[in-house]
Amino acid sequence: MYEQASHALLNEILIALKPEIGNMRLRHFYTRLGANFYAIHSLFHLLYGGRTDFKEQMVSLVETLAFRYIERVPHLRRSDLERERDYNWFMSQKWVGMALYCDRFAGDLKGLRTRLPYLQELGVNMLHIMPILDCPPGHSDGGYAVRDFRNVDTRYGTTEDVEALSATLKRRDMLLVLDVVVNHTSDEHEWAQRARRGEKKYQDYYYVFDDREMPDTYEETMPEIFPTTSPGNFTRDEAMGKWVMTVFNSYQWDLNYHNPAVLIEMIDIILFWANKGADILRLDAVAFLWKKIGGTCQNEREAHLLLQLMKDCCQVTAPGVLFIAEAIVSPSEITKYFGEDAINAKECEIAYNAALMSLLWDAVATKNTKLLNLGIKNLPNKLERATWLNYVRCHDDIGLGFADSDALLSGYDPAQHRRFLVDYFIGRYSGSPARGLPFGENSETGDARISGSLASLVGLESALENNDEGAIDTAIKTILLLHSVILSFGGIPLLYYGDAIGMLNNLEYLADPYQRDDNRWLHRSRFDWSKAERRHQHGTVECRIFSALKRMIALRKEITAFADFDNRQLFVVDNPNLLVFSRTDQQNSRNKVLVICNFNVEAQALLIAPLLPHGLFQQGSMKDICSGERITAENDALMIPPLSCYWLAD
Ligand code: OTU
Repeated sequence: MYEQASHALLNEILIALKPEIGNMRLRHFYTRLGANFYAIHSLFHLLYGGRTDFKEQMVSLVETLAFRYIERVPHLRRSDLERERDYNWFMSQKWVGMALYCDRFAGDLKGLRTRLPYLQELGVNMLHIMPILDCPPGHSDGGYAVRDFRNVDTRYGTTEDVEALSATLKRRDMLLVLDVVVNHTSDEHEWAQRARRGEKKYQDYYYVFDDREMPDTYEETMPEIFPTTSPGNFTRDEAMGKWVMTVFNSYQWDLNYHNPAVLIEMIDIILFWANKGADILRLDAVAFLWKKIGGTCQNEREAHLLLQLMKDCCQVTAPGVLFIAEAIVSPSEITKYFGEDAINAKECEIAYNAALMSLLWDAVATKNTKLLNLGIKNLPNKLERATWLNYVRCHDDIGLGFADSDALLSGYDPAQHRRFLVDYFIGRYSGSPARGLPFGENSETGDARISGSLASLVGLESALENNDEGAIDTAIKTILLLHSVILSFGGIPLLYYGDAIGMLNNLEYLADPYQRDDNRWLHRSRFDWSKAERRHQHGTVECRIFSALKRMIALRKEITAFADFDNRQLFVVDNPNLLVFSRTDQQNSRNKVLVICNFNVEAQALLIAPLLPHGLFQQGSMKDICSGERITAENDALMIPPLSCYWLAD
């Protein structure tokens, strides 16, 4: 968009730029800056226009973009141009992700390079390495309390190791995902240290208050994130003699984006890691970016403006780099993190599908799909050229974030139903085989979330203990069923590192004084390579899970209808135990895949009549892509075996 005021300012800035910027060959930089400057300027003005130093800050932002562009090495610039041309590249069904801790999985970054064959064997080609930046040895929140945003923690390696890994991945056509913890820093970060020593400039990087007056006002409307381990949203820093906002742990200081310098620093850091070869950046806790008295300080409009700015700026310097929004918020809020408009208000290309995740766990516990179907039906439409990150579980607790309105429509009292689910997964509900732990129980609100490994939550741990073949079978089927949904739903499936071999809960964290109060470590165990070896031993649990997943992943990559082009149709069917949807190939609308999942422990019937008008089951039978078998309707109905899934094609 061309607009005089902003273009005049752009010209002024370009003339005033430091000579080393003006002289470089920056053709692509300038065309992108020209295209995005109106948006950048308007957004920056909306947020910071009232400041006397507005113009200086604006110049400093543009300089940051230019300097990082100058540093961007030729092969990354080439990849930017390729991705500009092939702009739907990440919507393809060929991508399958996995999140892992580099130390827990492979010792360190060098070790990780030697373990890539395992990922490739499974078919994983997008690697999210959990945060690896320098953290204090003790209070690190699993890497989310960063002490130095530009250095890799010596426990994992060096920045050069990241670059080497990125190059290795590129050769194997794999993507690298890194975290940028945009919302807060460790209290040992240099900015926090200097704030503590009384430097006003750095106190302004955080929400710092002399007394309890402002904190108390904020607290009236702010919920608590870690009520058991870190109650309240403010911490008294004795050395500074002041209160500082700490929404997460008391040692994680919230950055204050009311200060433009903070935003510019963070954009600089984003571009720094883009330049080290990250293909995708996972922006942590984006819902929390903007705090405002009287609000919940989550999902504020300004948080979205900040993300739009980050995106617009990244598109100027490193347009091939994508963002993942980590916003574990209500379904109606999540989709807003894609942005409200693909051109004018773009935010993150990818977002965690926390809604689907929580709905899947509901279906596991209730063994029906009432809420799952409603939740999917009512999932707000997302932007074009935006895609979900679909996951069964991740390194965090499982929050039951489905919409209350959907729970009501399913015939549940939302609070009571959530209590049932927590009880079910922590094994407090009689007959439940699950072995989870409650996380973040809030006695005031009654809320709780769930920790535990996938295998332990679906009953594999108890089944193995009881040597109960039937229960082992049920657990394995559930693991595969859940993955069959995330592999076919539309979006990038993100596996969690231990799940493909059925890793169980691990209590080692209790021996670590810095971990023992945070039971999310229950499902963050050291990857067991001897257990992984058994994936090749026919008949073992590991082999049964791994080989089936590997097969489904390979098949997914071949099914063009699974690419994410807003091409899913949900079928509302009579049987409340089934999830039924079709996916249609964008290139050829006759090429459809029908996905049918049965979450019940009994076989279930599906009448084919409602499918016929959609060109499905025309011949009375379809082929299951996974097993290769033909599935034939009898008496106009199909029988879907317990806890199983079909991917049906003609
Ligand atoms: C994220 O988590 C990370 O994934 C956690 O591992 C960190 O502890 C946390 O940020 C702080 O850095 O912010 O938008 O319910 O889902 O804390 C969601 C707990 C987050 C997590 C929540 C989440």
